[in-house]
Amino acid sequence: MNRAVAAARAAELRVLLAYHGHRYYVLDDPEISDSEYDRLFRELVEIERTYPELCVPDSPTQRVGAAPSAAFRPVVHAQPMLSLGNVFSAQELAEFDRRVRDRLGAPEVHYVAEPKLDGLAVSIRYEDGGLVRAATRGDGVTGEDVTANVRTIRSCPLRLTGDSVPRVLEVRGEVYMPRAGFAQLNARQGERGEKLFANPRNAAAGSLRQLDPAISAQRPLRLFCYGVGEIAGGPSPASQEELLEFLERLGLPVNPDRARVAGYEGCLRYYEDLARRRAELPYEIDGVVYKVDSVAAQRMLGELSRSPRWAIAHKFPAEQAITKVCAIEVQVGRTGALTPVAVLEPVGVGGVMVSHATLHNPEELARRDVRVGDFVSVRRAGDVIPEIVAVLIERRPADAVPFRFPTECPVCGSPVVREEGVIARCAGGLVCQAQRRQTVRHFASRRALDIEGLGDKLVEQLVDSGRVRTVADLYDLKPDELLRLERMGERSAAKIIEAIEKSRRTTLARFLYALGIPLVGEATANALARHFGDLEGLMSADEAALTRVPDVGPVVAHAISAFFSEAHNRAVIDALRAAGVTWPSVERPSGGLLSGKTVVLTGTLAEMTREQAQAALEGLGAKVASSVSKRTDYVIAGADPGHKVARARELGVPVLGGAELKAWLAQAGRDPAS
Ligand code: 9MJ
Repeated sequence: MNRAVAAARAAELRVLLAYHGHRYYVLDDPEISDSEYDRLFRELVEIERTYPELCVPDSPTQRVGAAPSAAFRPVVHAQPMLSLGNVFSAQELAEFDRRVRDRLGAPEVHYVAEPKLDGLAVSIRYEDGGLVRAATRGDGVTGEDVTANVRTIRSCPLRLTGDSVPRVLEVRGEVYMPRAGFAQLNARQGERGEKLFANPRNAAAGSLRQLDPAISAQRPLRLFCYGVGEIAGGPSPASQEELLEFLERLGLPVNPDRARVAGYEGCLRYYEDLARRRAELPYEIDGVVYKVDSVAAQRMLGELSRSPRWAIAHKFPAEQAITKVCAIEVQVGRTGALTPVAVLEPVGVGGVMVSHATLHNPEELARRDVRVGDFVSVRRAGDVIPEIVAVLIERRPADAVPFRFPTECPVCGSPVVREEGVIARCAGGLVCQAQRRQTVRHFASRRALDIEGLGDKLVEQLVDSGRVRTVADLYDLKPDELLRLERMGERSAAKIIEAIEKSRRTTLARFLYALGIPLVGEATANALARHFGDLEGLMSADEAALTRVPDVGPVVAHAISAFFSEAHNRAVIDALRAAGVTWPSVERPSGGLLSGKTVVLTGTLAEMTREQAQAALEGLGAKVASSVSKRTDYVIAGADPGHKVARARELGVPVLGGAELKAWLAQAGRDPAS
């Protein structure tokens, strides 16, 4: 490529990249994929490397061009940057509107209502369409030079577009960080052990005021423009609405959630609608801004010393506040899950007093390292449970110690079992007060002991009155005790007593499932019953013995072992058996054709379902495992078997089909479909 061709192509690429960057960052409506964009970008980088003289300051490659310069030099704004007065109630808003109407002598005024972003106000100066200077508000007269940092914001055009670009334009707007970007940034900061930002506003401010613009460039900053300072050599929009549309045509990002509204009522409707949508917006806002729409009217109203008389901010109640952690409590939920909760010095957030915030689970608590005595920033958005956004490490008292998660249930004293690190659960399911309703409901459910008529309402009454403390208490309920409960007739009472009576005769598998052992569902209960044959064998098995049960791994084995080690649970089991709960002994597949063999099933068998095949194999005495190893004796493969067959071949394990399994069953005199 000669220089002339390169120059033409570079110019073309700059236009293309600016166009697609605008579609992506400003309009949120990209036309090309990220990889196509990257390809164009790299092509331009390549040309500019070959011909450095073609690299102009407003090239998209130059967003991080400036070296850490004499950043933050003072900049005097061509026109002062005003701030806004505030109102906090509908009544104050009505007073504002009355003052405006009185001064204008108008019966009704139209306003443009805009979300009030909680970021950092900036003024960006374009001359002949090119970005020349960006500054913070500072004291309104003099700000700080943040040009190099603002240039890294992808939604901020380096060159204005359209056919009526003013000779000079000082555009005013808010630099902010979208919620999603904020969450990602904080996650990254956490991973690197760096300081977390308390909220998107602090993150935006901290990111924009970086001495090294390369750091700003990595932060997900965005811009919305909402006004102008100096404007010369171009059109003069007659209203705020026209001004915003004009800015959009120049390629500047303007918030699409704005609206032109009529009078005080229109303002209030907009405010209430936005308040409802607040939690779903992709950015944080702290209120609404109303601006008199007509520029002529704005001029008539004029300015106070620091804020215009034609605009006002209507603030929402704060969604975040800083307070102190007085204690950390551990609550036990209905399923026995332990949730750490921070007890806070009460503080107003989002219009209500907040005194507790969830810390989710022990792992999250450890990761965040929230300590008693810490100052934290708490957030409450909409109806969500208040949560801690950040710990203010710099305010941590010297004597604050990491929280030690209890190893015993704070309600019943049973051991706490960790499930895959995240969830901590009380192992005293049969006795723990916190879990009673849930335990009794589960025990009586259809696939457990199937006690018909023992529904939620009844369980609630029985448990809450203290009549049923453990599931064993169900078996000495008397009809007249039931009759004393709400909405209970003689017939229903008799039926329930009968259903309880009937449930005494069950199966070992159902009984095990009914106990509600953490992580033991129906399939595992079945496998345990088949493997051990009786309850005594299971209760005395150690964790190593438990892992020999098909598909019981170390985590499940630990949960089972912890459950049966708990003396209270054992006492309830004894009481159930003393109450006459029995089951036929399970036929144990000893001395079967495949006794001592390990078999793996894979693919779809034509002859029977997977469950039938598994039951049949276990009936023949085999252990059915889920993965192929050196210890596998046979793999039985159906259609579409996957990688297990390949693994078996590698290890020299025989691979058989459904027909061989049927032959074994025939040999043992068993019907595969039973
Ligand atoms: C914010 N922060 O979103 C203004 N603002 O207008 C909007 N701030 C403003 N307008 C004049 N949308 C001064 C400040």
